[in-house]
Amino acid sequence: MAHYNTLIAGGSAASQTDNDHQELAEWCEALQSLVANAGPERARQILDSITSLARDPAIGWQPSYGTPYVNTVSVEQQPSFPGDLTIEERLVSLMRWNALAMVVRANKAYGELGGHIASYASAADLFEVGFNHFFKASDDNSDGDLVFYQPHSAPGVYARAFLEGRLNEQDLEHYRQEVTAQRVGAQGLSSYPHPWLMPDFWQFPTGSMGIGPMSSIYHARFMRYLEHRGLQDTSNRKVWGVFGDGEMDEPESMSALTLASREGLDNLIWVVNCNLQRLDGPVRGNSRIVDELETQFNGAGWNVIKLLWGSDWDGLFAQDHDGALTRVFADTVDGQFQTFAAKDGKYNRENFFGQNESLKKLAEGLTDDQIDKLKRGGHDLVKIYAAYHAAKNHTGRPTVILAQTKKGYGMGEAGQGKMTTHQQKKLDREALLNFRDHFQLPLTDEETETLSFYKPRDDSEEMRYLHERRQALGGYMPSRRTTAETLPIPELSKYGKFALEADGKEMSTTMAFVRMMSSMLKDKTLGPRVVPIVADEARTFGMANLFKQVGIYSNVGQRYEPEDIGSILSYREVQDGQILEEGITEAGAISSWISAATSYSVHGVTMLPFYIYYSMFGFQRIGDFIWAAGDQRARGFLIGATAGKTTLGGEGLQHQDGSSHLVASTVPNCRAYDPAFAGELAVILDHGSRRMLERQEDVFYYITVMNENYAQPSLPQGVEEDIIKGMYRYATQNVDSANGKVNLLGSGTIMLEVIAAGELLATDWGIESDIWSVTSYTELAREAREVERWNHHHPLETPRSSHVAQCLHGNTPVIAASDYVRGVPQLIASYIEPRYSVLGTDGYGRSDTRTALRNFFGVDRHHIVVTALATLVKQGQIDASICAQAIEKYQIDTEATSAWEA
Ligand SMILES: Cc1ncc(C[n+]2csc(CCOP(=O)(O)OP(=O)(O)O)c2C)c(N)n1
Ligand SMILES: [Mg+2]
Repeated sequence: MAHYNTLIAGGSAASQTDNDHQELAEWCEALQSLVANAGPERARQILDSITSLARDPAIGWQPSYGTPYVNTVSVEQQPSFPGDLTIEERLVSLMRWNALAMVVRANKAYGELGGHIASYASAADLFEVGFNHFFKASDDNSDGDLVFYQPHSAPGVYARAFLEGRLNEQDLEHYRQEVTAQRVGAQGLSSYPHPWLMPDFWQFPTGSMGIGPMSSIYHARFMRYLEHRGLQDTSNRKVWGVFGDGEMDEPESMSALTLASREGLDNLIWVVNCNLQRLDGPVRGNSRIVDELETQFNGAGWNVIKLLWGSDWDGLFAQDHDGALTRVFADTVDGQFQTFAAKDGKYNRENFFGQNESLKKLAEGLTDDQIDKLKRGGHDLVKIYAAYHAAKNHTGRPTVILAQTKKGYGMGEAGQGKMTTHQQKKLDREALLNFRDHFQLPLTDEETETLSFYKPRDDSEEMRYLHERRQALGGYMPSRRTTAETLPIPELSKYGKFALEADGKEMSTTMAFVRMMSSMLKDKTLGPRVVPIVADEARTFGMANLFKQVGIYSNVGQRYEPEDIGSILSYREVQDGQILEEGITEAGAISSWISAATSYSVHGVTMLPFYIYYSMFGFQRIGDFIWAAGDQRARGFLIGATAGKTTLGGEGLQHQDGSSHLVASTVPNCRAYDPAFAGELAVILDHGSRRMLERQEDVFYYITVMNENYAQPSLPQGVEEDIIKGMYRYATQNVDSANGKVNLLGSGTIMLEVIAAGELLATDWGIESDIWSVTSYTELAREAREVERWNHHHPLETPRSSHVAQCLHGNTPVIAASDYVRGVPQLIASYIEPRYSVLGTDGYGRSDTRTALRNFFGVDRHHIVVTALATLVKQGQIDASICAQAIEKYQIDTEATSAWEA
């Protein structure tokens, strides 16, 4: 009740007279006696009623979302701690030591390796209460919780796995040395959680700040989706996320908070480690991060639990009859709290408790040492347990626990609360010995100085306890499922025949894609596992028919009569709806896609997600999520629609994409394709689905599709394999007594210009051509790179030949044209022998017709012809005057500024 007293003692701005003061006191006392006599539940009811009265516009009152700087769970509400406190304290101290030793050892040996001590030092207790009492692992009977670990606290997670016997000393010695570890048969420990590097250990990549928080929300939502769609019972499972207070500044961290509350995700619990510091300094030196987060989370509809002070403070609060503590907290900013954290008991007596007489008195009964040891909430196992317990039992809303800690806790002079503590990775002898003493570690001086890892005997109390707790919670964590159920893919002829045998029918590849996905949705086995995802662009891509066919997922169904109810395409929201319509959030939509694309591992339920979006808003906008998806071994399709720089005529600079394929080529397990024709697309969809769902390969697909309608040819016989390899010969232009020959490479919509260029070369200039459809420069380059490496390493053996080299050899020049930047076709430049000229769409996009844009960027048929002729001139095969004639004939503006300078 201290804060009521604070209110009276501090007074409000309006309380000028004794009467006012008396009146305020009476109101406060009335509330206090209500709580005392009728209980908090009744008090809440009455306050709710009064609050709604108070919101009358005539009064003009707005509630504040903030509460005093004290624990949300009161001492009275605190459950008894169910564990053995002494053993748990000893265990967490060992985790702290081994984590620290691992980092310091690595850096002693190789100063460049890096690592962090201070973050885990602040988070250790938060992690350990989770591990000992809350984080449920998957076992034979049920799937467990999902836990997102703060990335630079990874050493602590390794330290625990070491005690559990899942990692050995040699593994710890290879912290941050994955390459070296392989050579000696150890498990290299990745810097941060990376499923790509430790596939049976880490589940969720969190190393890039903000990705973990947002991802955790969408994973929690996807669990509801699985449940509502009848695919899995996820009702007893939680998603836990331990994140940093500095990390909350990332836009991704905070941007999906309202989704979590709107969808009532009470399966989601965040623990924000408020050590009040980030890398450079205080998170909010001049105010309080906890207050700020409390307001934001409250406003977003979350249940907020503040876990600020440890049990030792309970006694102080109890003695603090006039609310001096609450008042002084209200006046202390984080920068100052940090300084208090960095200083000893004596300093805190003088400078914190010394601020007024009431505080001085409170501290009288404490020695300096006791003051020094007063714990913040996030370092008190009992208080942490109480907060987690309250969070776990809260229903209807997600919960955030704002846990106040000290950065570098226990590192003493060497690091606790220091401005530079984040990057501290070396400790001198004295600091190590102090650390040992602080945590009462059972280490000799020598063991401490040599940074020996410590593991109690198997039959020790600690070890038995450690294992028992995990057994009770289903097993060890983190742990990633690497095997998955296979899903049979229907025969391509069932859903892609129209595309394979298009026979000149006009359509766009986007239309073809939607038609094939719609058919897949109807397949009895695969259909329910398909997850169409859009970020408010379903209509753009012609997918409105799916609204009715499979419905839009909504956790509450549809509580309104849609305006278009009579229409066959009516907007239909339904609880078992299949489409994830995420609204205008590409980051949210890709997070949803990641949840579905990793469901095979996270939930053991294989899904086939298709996230279809404006291609410019993919790799460019949310590329880091895609990188994380690769790390997390996502399996699914990303469909970059309205792709290329010239197919989206009117949309201009910020919408026209010329780079996504270049970025896609840098993601190792991304298979990127830029098909020109519906038939090619069909082959890629079939191949990709089988590779991911039948053959269980950890790859995902990026396919660009276009909105340009054109006549789609039937696919030539027997080209399927080459489509997957990245190129096939589409046609040949023969000429009687030709003047020369070229290879023309086209892809995506520019393929049509290439075909036209082949015709012009033949009819206007007597040049023959082979016309190749390049479905993937990335795949061609990937294989060629592998072949080249093999050849370099095996000089005495018969050289191998890559697909691209087999297609393009001799001295027939090659001319490529792409709707992407030149860098994309140039991916293969060093792997082919013939002279190679590339046309692409380098430069800012702009709005105009497709024809005008292709002329502007120089990727239309005429530019292709001129480039082919110029290349033949360079080879000495034709005279330069022919090239000049072509420029004249096609009215090429040779003095125009280049597209990349314009
Ligand atoms: C996107 C991104 N930006 C920057 C970093 C580098 N970085 C790693 S940890 C860190 C500070 C983290 O502070 P906080 O979230 O408060 O965690 P603490 O270590 O204090 O617990 C920074 C800047 C990163 N990992 N990811
Ligand atoms: Mg921090």
